[in-house]
Amino acid sequence: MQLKEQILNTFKTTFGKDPLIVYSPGRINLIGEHTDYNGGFVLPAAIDKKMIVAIAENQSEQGKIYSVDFEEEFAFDLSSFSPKPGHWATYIMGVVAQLQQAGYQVKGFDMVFGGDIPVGAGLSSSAALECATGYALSTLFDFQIPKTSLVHYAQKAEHTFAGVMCGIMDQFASVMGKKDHAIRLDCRSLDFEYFPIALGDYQLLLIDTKVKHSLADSAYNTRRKECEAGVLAAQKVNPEIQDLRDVSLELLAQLDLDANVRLRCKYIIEENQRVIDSCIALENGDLARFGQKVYESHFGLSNEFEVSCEELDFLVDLVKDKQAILGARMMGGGFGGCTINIVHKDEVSQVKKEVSQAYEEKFGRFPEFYLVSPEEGSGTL
Ligand code: GAF
Repeated sequence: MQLKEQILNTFKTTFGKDPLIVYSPGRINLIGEHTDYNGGFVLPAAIDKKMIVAIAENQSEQGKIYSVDFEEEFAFDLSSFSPKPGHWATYIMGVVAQLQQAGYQVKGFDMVFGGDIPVGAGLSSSAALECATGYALSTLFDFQIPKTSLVHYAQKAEHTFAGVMCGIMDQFASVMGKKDHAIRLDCRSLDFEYFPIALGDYQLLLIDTKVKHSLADSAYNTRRKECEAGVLAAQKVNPEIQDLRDVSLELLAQLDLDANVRLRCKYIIEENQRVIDSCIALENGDLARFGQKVYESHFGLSNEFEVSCEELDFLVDLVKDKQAILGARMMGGGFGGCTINIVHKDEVSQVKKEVSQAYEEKFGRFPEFYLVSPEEGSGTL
């Protein structure tokens, strides 16, 4: 059964009425990793894996929710609720809290949700749930919230309820995505441009390590603090500096910094430049150069920003000399999840076969593969 039908049927059986159905997708990121919370540049896209929300008003003072994937219900009073760390309802309640704080009167609602974004794969299933919730509530109660504001409420929900000080990229891509385009986003000004992705004979293949190491969230927040320390040091020399993109490598070399902070900052400064270079390469149809930037990005993420892991490094090392693959790197926050690979379309099956075998031999489990292409952001189904 199609996901939409499954969710619709579950809603009807659980709540006995017809719902509004909306969705928000997961995302990929072509290049520009960990640059978003540094006021830098990113190049993400929404994908055809999504979180679907069915929703209708109820006459109570509660949000009543059923998760199809977890086969579990959850209800909370709209006038009094707090985060439940590690529980899926945290993301939904986080968005409700943001809307309430912004003055929107969220009334009682029934909701069923489910999706096909693999959880923990670095494809932003949590951002998709937040965005789908915001979009669903806004549509149901006719709040008419602009899409860019929904992006902010979803990000704030992650900060305040899930406790991860994420940047804006995931929620932006989920809400604002456009078919066949990536989003070239300036995370400082939030100026963005839809950037056509025409890969010709190549396709984007994600390879899922099927691991998510437990340090992911805490290390994420630490990286953010390390970058902030770099900015503070640079501002002492030049108060005009706002973000690491305003810092040159020459200035960085002069700053008195902890060795880790220096490495993290170097990576961010160079990754911002790689996004700019990649866009030029893509505009020129120079996929080989784009691929080279993608490999360089992985090198930096692994050795300088230190957010990779054994499984991700293995997958990138494994493909890096293959003719059929122009570029590969870990994608998203890191410490597990997927690599993104630019693979010749005629070689996809062969690459899958070889990678599966080598990965299984090394780690005793098989990776998962997803062929992806840019799709539309949040919408009604
Ligand atoms: C996670 C975060 F949620 C994003 O904001 C971004 O920082 C990404 O990691 C790394 O680029 O997905």
